[in-house]
Amino acid sequence: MKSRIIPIISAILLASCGGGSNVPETVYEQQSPDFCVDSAYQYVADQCAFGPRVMNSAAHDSCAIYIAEKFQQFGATVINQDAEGVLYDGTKVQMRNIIASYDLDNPVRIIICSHWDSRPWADHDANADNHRAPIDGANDGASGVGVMLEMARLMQQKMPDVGIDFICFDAEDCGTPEWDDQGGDHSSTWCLGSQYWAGRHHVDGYRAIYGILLDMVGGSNCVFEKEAYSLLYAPSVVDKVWSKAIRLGYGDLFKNEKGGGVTDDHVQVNQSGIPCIDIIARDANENTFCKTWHTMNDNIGNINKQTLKAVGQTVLEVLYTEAP
Ligand code: AHN
Ligand code: ZN
Repeated sequence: MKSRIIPIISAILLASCGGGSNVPETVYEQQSPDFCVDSAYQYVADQCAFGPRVMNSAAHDSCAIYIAEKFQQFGATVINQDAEGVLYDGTKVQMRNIIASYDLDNPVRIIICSHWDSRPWADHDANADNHRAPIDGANDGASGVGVMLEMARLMQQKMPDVGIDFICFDAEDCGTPEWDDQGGDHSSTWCLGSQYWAGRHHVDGYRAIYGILLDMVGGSNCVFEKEAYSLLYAPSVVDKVWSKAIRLGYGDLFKNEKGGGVTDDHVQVNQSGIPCIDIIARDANENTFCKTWHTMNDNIGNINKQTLKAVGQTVLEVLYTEAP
């Protein structure tokens, strides 16, 4: 009996593929290790537990040590790039870019990056009383680092064929607050850590074939469009990432649509001669960043594991299918 049931079932399955073909659609076989989202989520929560990682704060400095120690625990070689930065109002800040590298002898290198600081002011909060309060930055800051740490944990077990540099940029999110905006162009008040790194790479003669920036990769009710500067500077990397996302079944999140340009750390990486894209979320329904952006609601309670998983697995798949 059994031997007769199986052909009948497969005939039904074949019929359901449609298109009149007898050949079932090939299922894409994932090449990368499974991205453990619970682990990534924990790294996001760990960062948030320090409190807002705003410039010149104890939480910021303690979290820098946490991030470096985690990467080291996962077998990376870590360089702290310390520098002084100046905010829009002249305040001096102590910045630290944290660079965690794997397979340093490999000349073919890819950068995965995120900012790790959090915004000192919830200047986009619905309640004006919060506009000068610092935010947890669970999505805006910690999510990208959490995804990178989980990738690092997996790389300790099995490396891709390319060398990887994880770069945590500092002082991305202390650009001119809306409540102190006197007009004019404030774009240079953002991304201070990546501005410094772009002018002086962490090692002399540093090269990478491309970079991928992760910004706000753990929100709810959000989508990823093809960001305009990414399409301008690194269109083939955009194609690579979006096509992998779609093959893995994340086409509901990674939209095949062109988005606006965002002043973000990838612009600095591009200006330093390395093509770099930005995977940055916008609200699924409105043409704005996620609802929690620069508000007190950007906390661990609003982190979405499906979003973290989709981004983490997609980027891993890109790295583990890259040949040197
Ligand atoms: C500006 O709003 C100028 N840039 C967005 C970059 C950013 C802020 N990403 C996260 N926070
Ligand atoms: Zn921000």
